[in-house]
Amino acid sequence: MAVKSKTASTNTGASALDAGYIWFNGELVPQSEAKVSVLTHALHYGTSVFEGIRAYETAKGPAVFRLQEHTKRLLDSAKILGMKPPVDTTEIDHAILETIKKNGRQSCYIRPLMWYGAESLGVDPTRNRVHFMVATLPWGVYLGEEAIQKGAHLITSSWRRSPGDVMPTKSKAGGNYVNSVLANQEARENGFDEALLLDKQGFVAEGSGENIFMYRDGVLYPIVHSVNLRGITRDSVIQLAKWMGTPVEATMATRDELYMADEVFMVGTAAEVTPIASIDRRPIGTGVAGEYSLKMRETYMKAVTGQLPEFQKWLTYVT
Ligand code: PPE
Repeated sequence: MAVKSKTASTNTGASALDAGYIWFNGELVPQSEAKVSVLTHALHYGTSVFEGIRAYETAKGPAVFRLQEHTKRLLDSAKILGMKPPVDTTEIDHAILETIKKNGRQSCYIRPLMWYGAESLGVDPTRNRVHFMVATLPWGVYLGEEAIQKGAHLITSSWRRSPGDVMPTKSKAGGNYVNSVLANQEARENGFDEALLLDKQGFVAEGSGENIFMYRDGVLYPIVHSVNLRGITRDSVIQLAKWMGTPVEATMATRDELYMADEVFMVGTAAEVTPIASIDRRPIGTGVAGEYSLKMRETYMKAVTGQLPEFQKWLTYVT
C-alpha cells in the first residue's frame, strides 16, 4: 500500500491511509470512528503539535526507538504553543504502546498528535479543547529505496527556513510544516528528491523533514543552526559516530561547504540515514552514496533493531 505520495500536486486521494485502530481521546477506536469536525481550529490555523516515531522489528518483538525523547519533545512542542496537553508522559507512552499492540504490526511509523478542537473559531484558541490521538502506519523508506542505494538528489529551495522570531521552529507544530511542504513540493516538481533549506543569510538549516551531516577528511560535521528541529536521529547518529571512533565537530555551514564535502547525508525518523549523491546538480564526492554514509546507515539500522547491546537503552519493547 502506498502510504506516502511524494509526488507534488497530485491530490487524487486515490490511496487512503489504513491505520487500523487509532488512539482517540483516551480509547482505541477503528479508524472510521476517529473523526473530527470541519470546524476544527487546527484545520484552519495549523494549531497542532505532532511527533514522528518509529517502532522496529527486533528479536524480542517490536520496539519503539527513543520513546522518552519523542514524548518529551511532543510535550515541549505543546508548551511552546502555550497548549495545555490533556495527557502526561505516562499516558502518552501508554497510548503509543497500546496502539502498536492493538494493530499487531512488527514495525510501524507512529504519529501522535495534539490539536485544538472545534469549540470556537478565531485565532484565540483558549476556548478550544485539546485533543490527543495516536496512529500507527506502515511507512517504508522515506525518500525511496533508490535514494538509499544510489544517494538522493537535493536542490536548494527558494523557500527559506522560517526564522525563530517568525515561527517557533523548535516546536513540531502543524503550521510550521507549510514551510516544509512548499520546499519539498518545489524540489519534487523540479525532479529532485528533497529540498535543502537555507536561512535568510544563506546558512544551511535543514531538509524539509531531516537534519543534515557532512563528512570530510575523516571528520563528521553535524550541521547546526538555531532554527533546526532538535533532531532525535541527529543525536543518535552523533552518539553512534563517537562510538565508532569518528571525530565529531558541530558546525554551521553555507551551501558551498556542502558542495566540497566528501559525503553528505540526511537523517530523521522517517528518512533514517539517507546518503546524498548531489546538491544543486553538483556531485557530492564521487556522486554516489558515500562509504561512511552507508556505514552509518548500517550502524543506525542495527541500533534501532536491537543489534547493538550498547544502545539497547534506546529501545522500549512493546510486549
Ligand atoms: N527537521 C525537521 C523539519 C523535521 O520535520 C524532522 C523530522 C527532523 C528535522 C528530524 O527529526 P527527528 O525525527 O527527531 O530525527 N521529520 C518527521 C516528519 C516527516 C514527515 O514527512 O512527516 C519525521 O522524520 O518523522
